[in-house]
Amino acid sequence: MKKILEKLEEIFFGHVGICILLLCVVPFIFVSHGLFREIEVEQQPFDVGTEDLIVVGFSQLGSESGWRTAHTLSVQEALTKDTGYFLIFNNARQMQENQIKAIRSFISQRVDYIVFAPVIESGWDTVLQEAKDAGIPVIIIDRMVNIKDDSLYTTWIGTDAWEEGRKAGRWLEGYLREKNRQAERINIVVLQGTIGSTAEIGRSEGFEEIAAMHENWRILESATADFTAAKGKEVMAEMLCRYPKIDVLVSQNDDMTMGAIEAMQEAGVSFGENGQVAVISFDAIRDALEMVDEGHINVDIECNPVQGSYIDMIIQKLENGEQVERSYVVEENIFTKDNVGRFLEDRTY
Ligand code: GYE
Repeated sequence: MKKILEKLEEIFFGHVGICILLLCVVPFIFVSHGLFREIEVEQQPFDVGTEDLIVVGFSQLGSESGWRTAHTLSVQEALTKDTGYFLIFNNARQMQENQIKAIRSFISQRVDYIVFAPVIESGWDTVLQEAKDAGIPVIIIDRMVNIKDDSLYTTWIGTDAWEEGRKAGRWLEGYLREKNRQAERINIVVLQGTIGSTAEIGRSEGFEEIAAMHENWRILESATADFTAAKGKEVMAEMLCRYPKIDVLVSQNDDMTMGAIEAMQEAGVSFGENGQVAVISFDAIRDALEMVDEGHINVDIECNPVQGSYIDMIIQKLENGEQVERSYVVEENIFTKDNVGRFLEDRTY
């Protein structure tokens, strides 16, 4: 080694020359041979051992409901290492700013795809433009976005919230017809989900569309309980104080319905089949379907959370350079005491 150094000294006329050589030339050789790549890799944890996997950043809006838990699980079960994916999951806890931060971090990590379930519809133009500029395809799931430029996302997978609202209204038409209460004044209260979310907008507007056709239907109040059981109970308790005669509760998800049912029990108000308040719910998670079976909930309008396999199918198409649809709407049912038994056995969520 000493001899080599002496030789180098001869060539470069002194130690300074050798230092320059070591500081400049050697790192250049390392970099050009990719020997420093490990350091780059360390900054992007998903690169370690994931070379052949498709990296997906998933921004989930929160964990507010049983439906949401099933929705998250469906994505996690579809995008696994065994199916060829590396999934980076972020829970935004029902806050848009957290989702924007998560999407920005996915962009800086240079993921292959961004999947996100937006908490509300507005306010996404800038961050989605950033994703587009970075060349990362965006797949929107569950709720929708309201943006000026539709080219900012590749496709959307979700449910038809407007149709769900109409289904609720049509069920009520049939129910009142059957009970011969078409001429009577019917007092309705509505527990809404997160204001500005597709599920809230669609279910409210769809139901109101049918309500507007019936002069005897009176919506006493629509108030948000943010899709949670705790708020559902609180808001329903207040409504029960304000309105002595409520005929129908329209509750835009099962969690709020369960909260509202507790409030009715505590207030001594009867509900469900043969009760004073007819209960219309949305989602159709297992616990609620059992309550349909027991007659505590009159009808549950299904909202299907099983959307993970659609994401896999879409990504595979994109990877093969195939065209995908602009939107995919998942199938949904309506559950009453008459048909719920058949579905309860297979319900996993
Ligand atoms: O109905 C509710 C959840 O966006 C369809 O969000 C979804 C809704 C679902 O919190 O339970």
